[in-house]
Amino acid sequence: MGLRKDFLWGGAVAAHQLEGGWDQGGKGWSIADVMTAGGNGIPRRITDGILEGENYPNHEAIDFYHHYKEDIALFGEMGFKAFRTSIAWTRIYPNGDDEEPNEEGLAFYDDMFDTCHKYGIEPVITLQHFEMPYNLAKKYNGFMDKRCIDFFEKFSRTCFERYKGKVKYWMTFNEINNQSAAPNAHHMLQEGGVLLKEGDNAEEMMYQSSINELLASAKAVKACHEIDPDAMIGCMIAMCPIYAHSCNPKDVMEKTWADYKRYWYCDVHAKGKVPNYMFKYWERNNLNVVVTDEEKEILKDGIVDYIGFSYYMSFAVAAREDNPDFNFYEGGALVGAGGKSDFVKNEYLGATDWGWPIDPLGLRYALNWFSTRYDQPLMIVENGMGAYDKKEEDGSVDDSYRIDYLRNHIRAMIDAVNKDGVDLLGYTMWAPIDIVSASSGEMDKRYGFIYVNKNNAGEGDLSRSKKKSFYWYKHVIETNGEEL
Ligand code: BGP
Repeated sequence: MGLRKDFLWGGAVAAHQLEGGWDQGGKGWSIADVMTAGGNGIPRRITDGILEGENYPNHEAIDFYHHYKEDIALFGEMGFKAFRTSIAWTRIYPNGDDEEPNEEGLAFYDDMFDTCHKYGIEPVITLQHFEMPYNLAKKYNGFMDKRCIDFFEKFSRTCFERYKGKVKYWMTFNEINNQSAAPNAHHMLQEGGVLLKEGDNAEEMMYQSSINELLASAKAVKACHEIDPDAMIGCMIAMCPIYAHSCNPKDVMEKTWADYKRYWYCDVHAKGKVPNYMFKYWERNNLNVVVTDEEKEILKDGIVDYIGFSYYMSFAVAAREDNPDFNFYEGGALVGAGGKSDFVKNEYLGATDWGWPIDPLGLRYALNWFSTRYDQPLMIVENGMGAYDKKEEDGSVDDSYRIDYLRNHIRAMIDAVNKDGVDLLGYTMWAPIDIVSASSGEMDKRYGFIYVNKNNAGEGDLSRSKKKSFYWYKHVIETNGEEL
């Protein structure tokens, strides 16, 4: 009973959200570098290039680029077995289509991974976490252009060759399926480097660039298997369980289609083919999405070794009488996002200050859903609570609400292992240290066990200090989850 002895306890971040050093060490601009700071309920803007007078929070972030030794030492102190981060593509290939990689960028990650190993921490690495080279977005419109598949494959191969033996766990595209929830400018840029224009058929483009990303993922999986057979390479799915609002069979059918549209990506990653229901959907809705026979073969060779997923919240969906195709994505998709959405409030759940429903049992549901559908090892690579933290006069932060959130989710996770027999490799919570929020660009939306002295306005000396949750998580790891 209990979690495996080598369970990968740890924390997860992404390069662009913490590194800073956006123009240092030969790094090129990434799409994150042209996204302004938003706020709670205020969307980030995408500017045309980097403009004078705008606030781009990812440029400095928390300057992990210069603080990584100190930060990883703190992760080591908590007893981390794993640290999930991403390799900023633009540190390796500054423009994405360069001939040769940038040695200074490669050396940076060499040293970072060595620092992890010094503390017995396994790096778990995402190749594309919302940070495509800006040049690829501008010049090729990101994954709308098939040449980006080759650029990604080349970048991946460079990483596998260089970090062979140092990195055992890889992931291809972070939350590749987020764009399905709302094919809007923000998601399409983050996931596929696609810049939408007025009058574009966003839905059709979303599906086409997704297919191209899935092909790029498949090629990277194959390359990883060839170059480093001892490594494991997974996908990364944003898992938000979708419940039927009632036992009305119409609601249940709506839920079935909501699942299809959100999770077909995982079918491709784990089964190596585009599911029939998706071809039918494209046909029925006159969406011109091309997958050639040759590409179908590429997908077959790209089956992942494990499924990594993030889990923050669940949704509920109700049938729409005026919608015989169960085509509910015409407006915003998130609860509270407005528009003609079929997502409804789940009256059984509370929410965070950012309106994200809190549902620990949903994590157990999610683990079972993946496990029975794909029969693959799983890794929870993100789970956490964004909150407004208050630093007291004496420097302490009492974040008991965060401890409660994580405790309840970890309990549900352990039940999935002990009672449901789920094969689980690890749990890397989001995010062990305060970083820039991906959706809103805020610093004050904090997730960390480690407080970083910097606020939304960019003020603060970037000093690090331990919150109450730091000591709690250390004990959780020490007891392998026996004492929560
Ligand atoms: C996931 C992303 C992360 C991360 C997290 C929390 O969607 O993979 O990059 O940021 O959500 O979201 P946010 O930072 O917007 O609070």
